[in-house]
Amino acid sequence: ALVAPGAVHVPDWLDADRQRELVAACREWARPPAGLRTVRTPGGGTMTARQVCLGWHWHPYAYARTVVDGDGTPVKPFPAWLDELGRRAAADALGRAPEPYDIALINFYDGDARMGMHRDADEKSDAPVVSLSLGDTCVFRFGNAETRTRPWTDVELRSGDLFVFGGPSRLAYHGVPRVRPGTAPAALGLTGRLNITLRVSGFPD
Ligand code: MD3
Ligand code: FE
Repeated sequence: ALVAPGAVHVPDWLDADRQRELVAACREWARPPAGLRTVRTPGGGTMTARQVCLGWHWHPYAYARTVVDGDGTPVKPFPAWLDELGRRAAADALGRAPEPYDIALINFYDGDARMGMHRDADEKSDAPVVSLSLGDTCVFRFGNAETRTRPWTDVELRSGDLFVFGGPSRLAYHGVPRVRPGTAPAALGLTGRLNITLRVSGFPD
């Protein structure tokens, strides 16, 4: 479904087996070194969703090759199979795939974690962002490119859903105002919510 120009929601894009594989991979990536961390913003805030990065390490508001705001170790590599998944996702949703994906940001939501309204503008490329949701359902708030405020559209993202943000939606404000506890598919064996975003850095190797 087209939610806004360039913003396409594909419910249930990942089958149950693929969801389980991705959860298992995320659990491996979450292990130290360069594992799951709490992100602190320059203003003294703390993000409630914890994060692990592949390929390039995101820290507010830039990218690095090492975990500069954590254990200082090299960021985990971005696997080729994740690029293939990302390009297939973009092609399914938008009809075309961009240059290779080389960044994954994986957010772990437990308890009452959320994410405030923000834009993702630290990548040099304007290639579409691919988002994959696993576990608990969340309310995803998709805003506009001009302001952090209304108008916005609230969409429920469920385990297995794909969302692709390209074109005019790439720089839109967005956030996760709430997660619905206990809504994950029982067979997934996941408490809370995981979100994987795949991005194209546009940075030189
Ligand atoms: C629209 N993550 O990692 S995914 C993020 O569910 C982020 O963890 C949320 O916002 C989450 O930056 C929302 C949907 C999403 C991700 C990236 C976008 C929407 C986007 C980038 C540009 C525009
Ligand atoms: Fe974002």
